[in-house]
Amino acid sequence: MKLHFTILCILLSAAVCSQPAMAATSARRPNIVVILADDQGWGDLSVNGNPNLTTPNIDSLAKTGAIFDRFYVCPVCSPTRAEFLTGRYHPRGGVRDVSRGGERLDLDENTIADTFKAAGYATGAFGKWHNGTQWPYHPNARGFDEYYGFTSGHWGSYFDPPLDRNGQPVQGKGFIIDDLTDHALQFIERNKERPFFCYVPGNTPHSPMQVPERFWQKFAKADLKLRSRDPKQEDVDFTRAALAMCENIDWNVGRILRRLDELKLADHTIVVYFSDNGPNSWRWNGGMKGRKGSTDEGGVRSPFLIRWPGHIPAGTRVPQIAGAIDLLPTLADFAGIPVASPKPLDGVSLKPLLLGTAKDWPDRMIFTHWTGKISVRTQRYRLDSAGKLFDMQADPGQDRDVAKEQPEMAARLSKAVGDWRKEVLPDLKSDDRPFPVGHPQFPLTQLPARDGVPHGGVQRSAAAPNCSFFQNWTNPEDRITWEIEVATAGRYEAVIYYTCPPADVGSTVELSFNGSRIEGMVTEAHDPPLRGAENDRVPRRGESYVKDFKPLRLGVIELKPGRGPLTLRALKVPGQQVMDARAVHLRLLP
Ligand SMILES: [Ca+2]
Repeated sequence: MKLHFTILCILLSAAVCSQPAMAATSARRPNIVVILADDQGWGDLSVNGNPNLTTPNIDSLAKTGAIFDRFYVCPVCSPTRAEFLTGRYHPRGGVRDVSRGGERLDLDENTIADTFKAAGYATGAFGKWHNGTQWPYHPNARGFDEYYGFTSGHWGSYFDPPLDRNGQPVQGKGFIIDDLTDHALQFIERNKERPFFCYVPGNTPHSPMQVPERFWQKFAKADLKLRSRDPKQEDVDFTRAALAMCENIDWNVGRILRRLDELKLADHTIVVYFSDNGPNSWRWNGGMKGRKGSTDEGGVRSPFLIRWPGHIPAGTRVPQIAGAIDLLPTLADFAGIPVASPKPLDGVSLKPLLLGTAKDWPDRMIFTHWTGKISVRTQRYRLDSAGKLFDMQADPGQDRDVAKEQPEMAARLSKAVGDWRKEVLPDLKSDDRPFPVGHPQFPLTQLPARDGVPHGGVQRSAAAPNCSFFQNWTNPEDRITWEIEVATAGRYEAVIYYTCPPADVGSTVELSFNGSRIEGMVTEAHDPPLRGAENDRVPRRGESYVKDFKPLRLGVIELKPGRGPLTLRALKVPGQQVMDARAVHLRLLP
């Protein structure tokens, strides 16, 4: 009921109040810039007390605006991104994994970009999307007029990487965060005369640990003044690289803030900064328990800073708990626009806290979920996923379980977790969503190895599927399949992105779907080296190295609407292997 009431209030305030207010003041609504870091912990900012690095530009948002003390996100990337986009807990939108399609946000969810686009904003996203690749999961189908970045969960190289611009493959230029920021700046410049919503979801300091030399230099041999709460677990070189990457983020935030000044947009623009989960290694994080992947405080507490000069008082500190679910209602409230979603939000508008008008702010519960584990936070307590209760004011490191001393509180929070589990988790029934192919407004469908299934001897190039390719494809019994659903009957140009050494040229491959088939031969060798290692500041663990794959045009295949496996197999293999395969692209021809 409370959730419905919140929506009703937003709709009512938009319908009843904002029209006269708009007319009385100005037709101009505030621009929005949302900058999201990836795997940066709460402790990875100088404003939060870390002397190991300096982040003056991000810190400045606290001086000129507000900083939250306890702001919560999810333990990993795609759920937080989904919660930001929808204002709803991520299981409600079908997000249950970080790869292989489980990261996709259900198509019946509306996004924050839908809300701002409906209100006449120019909308753009520049970075790591991580909530679906194929149309209509692609950001261009989720309310963003413009998109530049990569839709996957992580990338294997951060220098000159292959990227996606409005659904078309393009080559990135230079270090990825600098490049993404360049494109965000161009979007801001192009739309300076009208309200814009600019989402800049980064992908650092997520591994692989790559950063331009000038940022690395400061940290290559740096002494760390503060260490992880268990220093034995800390990989100091990894920490150095992460901090260098955070200083690079800060430099890019500075570029955005400067450009807003130069364009005289600073007073008309709300700037938000946060991260998508706790730190991706053991490093200083305020002594909190847990890191990325954990539902404990250290895994889910994020930096959160927001400024709107002339509206949010400079130097505001907000002690009340809040989370990524609150950003959609908050930003819509500030902009005076209705939330374009028929579904109830889990978040609430933080505007009263930011303007200092919250007379009575009731305590609330913020739930954290990952892979079936649930933890809940109130202003004072955290009940962890094992049912232990912690008084976070007396014991911020979660060292002493007080469930026996405070049985009523423990029982109340346990019941809340049980209720939440019953209400929210059934939305994560088994994932049978196919990968959609063939929407006329978005003719190219990219089917990367990430979304495919290897059969027989075929293997992924790394344990983490996101930036992997298929290898060890050696004989006609091997197959690679993608579970697809073709939307439109028609002719499709089929292309495989491949590599093949000269000695193995000559295989005949077949692509088939529901009775349609096409075959082609590997006639050209293409055997570039693996790359990525040359830019790693520390050895990588889960990510695949990358290669520059080449298109092999199989020809045109006729597809009928329907669902089934798209199957790639070899008919003849004269050499040791067929190829390494990165993706199949299907382009609906006019
Ligand atoms: Ca992340």
